[in-house]
Amino acid sequence: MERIKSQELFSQAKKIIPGGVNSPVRAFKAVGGNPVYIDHGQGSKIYDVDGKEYIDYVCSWGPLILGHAHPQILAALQKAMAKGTSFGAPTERETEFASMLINAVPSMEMVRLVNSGTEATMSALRLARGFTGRNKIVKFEGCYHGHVDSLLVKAGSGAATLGTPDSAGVSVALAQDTITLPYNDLKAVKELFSKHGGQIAALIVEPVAGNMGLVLPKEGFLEGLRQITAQHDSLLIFDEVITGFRVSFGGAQGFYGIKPDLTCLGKIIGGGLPVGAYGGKEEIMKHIAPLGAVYQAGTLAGNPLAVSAGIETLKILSKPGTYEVLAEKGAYLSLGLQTAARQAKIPVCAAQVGSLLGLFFTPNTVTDWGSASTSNTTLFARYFSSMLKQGVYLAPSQYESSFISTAHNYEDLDKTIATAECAFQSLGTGS
Ligand code: KE4
Repeated sequence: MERIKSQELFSQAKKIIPGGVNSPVRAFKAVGGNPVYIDHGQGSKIYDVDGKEYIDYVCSWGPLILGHAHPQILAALQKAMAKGTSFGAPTERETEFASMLINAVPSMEMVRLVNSGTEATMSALRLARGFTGRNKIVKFEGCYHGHVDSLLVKAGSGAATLGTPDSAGVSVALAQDTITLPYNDLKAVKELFSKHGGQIAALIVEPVAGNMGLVLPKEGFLEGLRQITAQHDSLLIFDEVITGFRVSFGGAQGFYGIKPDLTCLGKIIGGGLPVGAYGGKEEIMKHIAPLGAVYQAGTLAGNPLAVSAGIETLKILSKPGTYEVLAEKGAYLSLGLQTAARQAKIPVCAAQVGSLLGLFFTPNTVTDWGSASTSNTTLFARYFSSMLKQGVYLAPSQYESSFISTAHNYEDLDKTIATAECAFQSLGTGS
């Protein structure tokens, strides 16, 4: 039996923490078996409590684009900690961080810091409703924006009908203000807005979808969303919690050249500490309290430690060539995995943008949730387990993405490709 200590720790945790985890996906329910308990991380590696080393492609679900325990991040934190951990009062560093964010993200003229991606999207939605005076929200099936009641909503019976709750505890009434459409379906967006545009406060989208596996926007999709929302005076919200400072220093909006009205950030900007942010045009952001009537607050918002880690992270990422090198590594690994799958005759659909990768176990081309959900999740689970056993740590779900950090070197990538060759071969033989 392997991972003895992890198993022991998990059985203890399950007695006092729901499902034994503080976030559901960590429980390995989608792949079977028990989660790996991590003792520490260093660079591209994590080490479990049984002493086993893994090449890490989860990177804490995206934040650790510089790898684990980056010396400059740790040094910045140590310096910040010596001055105290939190004040609940303004600090100069928050203004420094805010100016770095608005200088990097093309559409942001003002920004507010919060503590998570969920808080960022929740606040952006409230702001959109307060600014427009409208209630309806549009999202896309397969996109995840955090555990916001208005966004835990699935498509109604027919496309573009009123939403129904996608979680217990979400009121039907609230869900009916959210309309869910298929990702990449601009025709459906056009039809919806032509009928209900005047009631729609905002459309929120992951400009590159990372929560149904990795699905890239079709040519013209994002531009179309920009035109349609502007035409109807609805706000376009880019949820860049994953893509912000991931696909480029200016996020997906910088990469694709689209300016949303509001942007939500998280993950990378905290350098591994809890941070979220939302921002946009001043004419919209000035509606946020204490300036305006839309309320949003947070005890630890702008926390000095998280801000210090964020500032240091952005300083390192702003170095010329950083994203080109990350993209080369992403393309190299994606090609290697596709080749390994093809050699083993395992049909897959791959996607890659920068250091963000996805691999669906389906022969179909994946453009939305409907096609993503044709994936063979049993085959994925066997692939996941084989990779894990051989020391490669992937996201424990077919419907997540993989992340490469600046700490991943070509030795890591080659080892991962060789490991995948074995894993794919084992799938083919059924072992
Ligand atoms: P948090 O509240 O988890 O910081 O962010 C929510 C969120 C918002 N928007 C996007 C596009 C996101 O991907 C997320 C969170 N992502 C998940 C994994 N895909 C976090 C992992 C987890 O839930 O444990």
